[in-house]
Amino acid sequence: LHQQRSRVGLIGAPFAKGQPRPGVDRGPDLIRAAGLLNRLQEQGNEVKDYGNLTFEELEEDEPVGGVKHVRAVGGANQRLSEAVRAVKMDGRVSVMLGGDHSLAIGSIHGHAAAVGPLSVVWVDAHADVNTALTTPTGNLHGQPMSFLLHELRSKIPVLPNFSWMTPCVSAKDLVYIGLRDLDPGEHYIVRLLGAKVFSMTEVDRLGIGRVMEETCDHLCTRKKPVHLSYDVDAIDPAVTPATGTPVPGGLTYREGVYITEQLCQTGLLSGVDMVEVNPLRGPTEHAIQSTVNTAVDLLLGCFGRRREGNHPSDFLLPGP
Ligand code: 5AB
Ligand code: MN
Ligand code: MN
Ligand code: MN
Repeated sequence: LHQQRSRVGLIGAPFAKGQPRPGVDRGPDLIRAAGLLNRLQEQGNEVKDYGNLTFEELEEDEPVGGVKHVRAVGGANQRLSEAVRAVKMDGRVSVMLGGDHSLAIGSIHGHAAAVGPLSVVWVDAHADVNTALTTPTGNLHGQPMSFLLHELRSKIPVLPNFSWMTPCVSAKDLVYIGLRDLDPGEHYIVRLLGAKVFSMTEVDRLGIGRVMEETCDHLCTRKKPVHLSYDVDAIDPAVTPATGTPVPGGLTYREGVYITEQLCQTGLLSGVDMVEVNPLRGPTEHAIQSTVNTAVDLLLGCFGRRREGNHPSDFLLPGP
């Protein structure tokens, strides 16, 4: 049993141009306001907050072959990649608070630039592996994995502000959990490349216990540092409604937290993204709080919180 205490580096990425709905750029400050730093520290982690990144406002950013805000997304991710790389060079587990999921491009790229080949665990209702040529919406938050996979290199067109980035993840090192809304091109790609997929069907058939047993076996056999990219829309919209693209039939709160507890236990977690929290999509204050609190609990699970309880290793039982 691996009892984790980590050095953590938080990066806020208030960026929303990977999708059309305003509000997702408020995610980082909301998640901090819910007490993330203190609670991570109370769990025995050493936390440094690197603050929020700032992103350039671009005058000209016309769609490229239907793909929207290409230059803004490319530029923001270049900046994020550098920031994550610096956090890793500081010897910390990087935690990127989004922002929309296009930010996984820079987060994973910067992580790999610092530590080498990674395993990626992608927890999401969506596979986010559309290419710039298969995307039905033109939104880059539905495409990040396509830029990151070695195997898709020849399928990605040249795009402005993307020349800094090269693929860094192999399909055999990618595990999906929670999928339930894929476009045809994405389903084709996921099957073609043979990524490991635990869709909601597998969660129903095997139960989350076996899903995580198989996931962690896979990760521990490969021994690569693990990057967890957690889209809050993986969880059922009854629990996390304040998100841009909710899909019914998602993970329960308990399944969502269990994923983080088990990944923490591998001792391999090296980078985490928590993305797609959008308070402007929450119909009520309660809906927003439920979404934000769930995002915090998922992060606490990544850094040692166990539902059975915790105690410091130097705990002294007081006598009378
Ligand atoms: B998210 C869709 N597949 O490509 C597309 O929330 C939705 O980061 C993408 O998972 C959802 O636009 C992106 C239809
Ligand atoms: Mn999603
Ligand atoms: Mn996503
Ligand atoms: Mn979404």
